[in-house]
Parts: sequence; C-alpha cells; structure tokens
Amino acid sequence: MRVAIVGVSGAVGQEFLKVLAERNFPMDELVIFGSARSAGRTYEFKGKQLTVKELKHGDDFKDIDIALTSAGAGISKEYAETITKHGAIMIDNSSAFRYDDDVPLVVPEVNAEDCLNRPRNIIANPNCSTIQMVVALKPIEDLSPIKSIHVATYQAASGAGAQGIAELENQVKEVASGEEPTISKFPYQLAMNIIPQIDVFLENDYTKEEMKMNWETKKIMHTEAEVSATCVRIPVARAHSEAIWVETEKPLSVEEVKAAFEKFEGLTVVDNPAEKQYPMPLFVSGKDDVYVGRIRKDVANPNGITFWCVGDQIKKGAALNAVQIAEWLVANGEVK
Ligand code: 2RA
Repeated sequence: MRVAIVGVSGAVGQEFLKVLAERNFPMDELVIFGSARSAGRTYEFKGKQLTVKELKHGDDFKDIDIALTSAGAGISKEYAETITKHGAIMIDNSSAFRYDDDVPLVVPEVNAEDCLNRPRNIIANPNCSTIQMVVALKPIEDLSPIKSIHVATYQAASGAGAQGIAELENQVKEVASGEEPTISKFPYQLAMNIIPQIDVFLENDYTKEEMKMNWETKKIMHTEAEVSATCVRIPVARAHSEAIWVETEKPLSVEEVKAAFEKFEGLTVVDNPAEKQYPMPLFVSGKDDVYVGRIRKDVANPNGITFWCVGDQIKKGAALNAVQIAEWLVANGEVK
C-alpha cells in the first residue's frame, strides 16, 4: 500500500501527516508532494524525515494506491488525470469535483457505500461546514425523514487555511498593541469582530459557502430537504460551531434524539445545562468526533428540534474525513 499526500505544506496537508500517524494507517510507503516552492522541504512522519517532491505531470503516481489531495480546486482539476491514470484513487479535499454526478461526495458515517460508484476513481471530501452538520443530521434522519434544515454557522479562521489562522493571531497582537490590523485573507478585520460573509455572494444573495451546505447535504444524504444557511466567520482558531434547527416529518422527543446521537459513531454528546456543559471550539479543537449539545424542542415548530454542533475544521472537517474514506476503502477491499 502506497499513499501520497498532495499539498502537504498546507494546513490540511500537515493534518494528513498527523492523522495518518495517529491512526497508524496501514501502508508501506508515504510519498509527499507539493508546489515547486515547497519541493525539497522535509517533514517528519513516524520518526522519519520525508522530502517533498514537486507535483509534476508524468508517472510519479504509477505505484500509488491512494492519493489524498488538498492543494486547491485548480491543482486538483489540472492533476486529476495524472494522479488517477495508473489506478490510484484520488480522495480530493477541494471543491473541484464535489458537484459532478460521476464523483461521490462522502462522509463515511453517512454514505460510505457511495464510494463504490466512482467511475473516475475520484472521491470528493465535502466542505467542512457540511461534514460536521451531516454527521449530526444522519441519526435524526434515521428516526424520521428531515423536511428542512436551518443553520447559522460560526466558522473558525482555519477555514481560510494556515494563512487564515496566522492572520487572526497577528491581528489579535496588533489590536492589543494599538496597531492597525493587517487584513489580507478575510474581507475585514476578524479580531474583535465577526464577518457574515464566507466566499462570494451568488445571485440569490446567499454566499457560496451557504449554498455549498445546501447542495452538498442533498448529495450526501440523498435528500430533497432544503438547507437555509447563514455562514459567519468568527475569531476562533480551528473549530467550527453551528446552531441547527431541523424540522422532521413526525415530531421527535429530545430524549430519542439524544439517545440516537449517543449511539451514533463519530458523535459525542455534551449536554448538561445544569452544569453549564456544552461543546465549545476551545475544547473540541484537535478532537476527532463532532460534538453536539444544547438539544431541545424548537418552541417555534412542533416538529422541530434544535441543537448546537462543534467540529474541528481541519480534522473531521477535512483531513480526518478523507483518511476515514481511505480506511473504508481498505476495509472493504477496494484498494488492490
Ligand atoms: C471556510 N468552509 O471555513 C470553508 C473552508 N473550506 O472558509
């Protein structure tokens, strides 16, 4: 088993290294690729130094079984053929192929079997804000079909990559010392502020990030239920939070939803209002599971349940989900 990481120097690329090591992913060799700029750098993996190879067209993927790619949609589109032409399965973290009918979009806890139908040998990793939401929606859908979803997100700086986290950290220092904050990745100062815009605005006045939550949820959950999202960037380093309102066909009790959450693989329930216990990004950062809490009946809707959901954006929102897809492929004999 030979695994490749493409885009190893980015925030998600670095997390691939950590997650593969943490989970002791079964492989004989790991090959790491990056841009011309990062070629030659070395990164440690399980006590060994690996050197970044420059990503080029050619036959470097000839003996690769699984390629975990996170170098942006442009690079994914340009190199998909190079990566997959000898049989490697490309698990792509970018938005390049998410909406293509012949590319499955997968969150293993929800729709792992969709991996089996991959005519181009590409599997897409969904957007981070969608991944954590569908992990929480699936056990509800299993109790009663979901009719509609409303969500307000509180998204961390890490969604804009390593440079996003660095920009927030710099701004915090700049603001604290009375300097003018440096703005580059985000449309406005993020420190001491929140920004109700992630990605560009579309014709319907939702942002692309908001509509991704709609399009991707439908594809992953095989549902027609609409998702109406408001996505907001907040000054937190690396875990996204979401307030979610779900309307189901039949009314559900808090107890049955909580029990379903507790049984569901990949979810951890922290919900004890009396002791002020609920998930928060500070404590969920670095964790594998998606955390849920504040579970209650929606007072504005007899068929509604509302709850709070927090997930590490770089882990379950990106690197971990991709590695879990790879693990599923191995466990199900899909990697020759
Ligand atoms: C963000 N969801 O948080 C995006 C990253 N894919 O900016």
